[in-house]
Amino acid sequence: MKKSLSLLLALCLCALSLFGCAASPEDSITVYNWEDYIDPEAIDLFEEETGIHVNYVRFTTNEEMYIKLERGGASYDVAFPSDYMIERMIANDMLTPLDHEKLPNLANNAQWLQDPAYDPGCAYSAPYMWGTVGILYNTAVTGGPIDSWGAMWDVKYKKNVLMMDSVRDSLGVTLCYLGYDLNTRDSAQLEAAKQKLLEQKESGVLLAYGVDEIKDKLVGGEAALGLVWSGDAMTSMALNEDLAYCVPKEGSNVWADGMVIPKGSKNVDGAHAFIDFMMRPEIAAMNSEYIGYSTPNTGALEILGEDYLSDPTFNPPQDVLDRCSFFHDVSDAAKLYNDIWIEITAN
Ligand code: N2P
Repeated sequence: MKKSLSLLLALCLCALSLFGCAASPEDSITVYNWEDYIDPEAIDLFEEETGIHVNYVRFTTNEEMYIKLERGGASYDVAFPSDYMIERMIANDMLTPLDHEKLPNLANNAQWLQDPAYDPGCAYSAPYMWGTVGILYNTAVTGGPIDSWGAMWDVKYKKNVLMMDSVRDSLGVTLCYLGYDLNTRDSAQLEAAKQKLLEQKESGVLLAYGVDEIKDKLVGGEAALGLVWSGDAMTSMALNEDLAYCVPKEGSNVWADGMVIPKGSKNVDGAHAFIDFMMRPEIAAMNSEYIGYSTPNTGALEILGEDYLSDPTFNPPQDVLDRCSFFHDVSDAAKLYNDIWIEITAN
């Protein structure tokens, strides 16, 4: 008995020295996701079931995420870019093709995201959430519904408007307000949008640029209007009954975020396991409910039920979707967008 115990101990020690005590890359993955964009419980459940440890790192905008990945250095196993950024990452050969054999739950996604224009056949990305961009506003201040981007320039809301510190979102909605395409590469149109955004600052209507804090400020009554993504509107409206959301009549952006495996991933199998886990109906429903964003997962939608399906913020009616368009990678014009953005947000 004693002998076999010591033999077992020796075997264990041997195994430890072979594989090392620290977690090997096969035991962990690094996930790079937006702020406030997952139920932490979903990560715990994944870790418990698979034994794979998740290093969870957050970003605020697509551009921040892109620069981090482009610079290299750190390696990420799963990232969550939006449509136009997926397009750019595919074009720049930054993504690992997905092995659909390892993603049986991909079939749960709605038809309209089975073959998205930004990634035909979902070759590099698995849909995660989708939504619109609009205005979250305090009806106690506005006194009623609003329906135009013009409200965000209205001097009656002086020091009361929050814009998004996100180049495509803020420029995109301003282009819509001016009647231009939100994917324009026309420098005169972009210049007009820049002037419009500068005017919003100079007139004193703009309170600040921000991203994730916009929803908290609206909930706390510290601003009257904010540019937000629909899921943040959902969670905010649940916390403050004076808040409402609109997708203005001049049009806006509809977007979809996907899960991708950046080149340089050290655990491609673990990454596939994580992506597939997030597409299980019950996990997708859990995430969607927690973060307020719309899941494209048909099984999850069944679980969430009529309350969600009938909510126009969560599930926008066709007339709203008809006036929204997807962002596309503006390729050569990306530098112009960024230069304009630096000028607008400087001081
Ligand atoms: C949530 C981030 C939402 C991503 N904070 C919008 N594409």
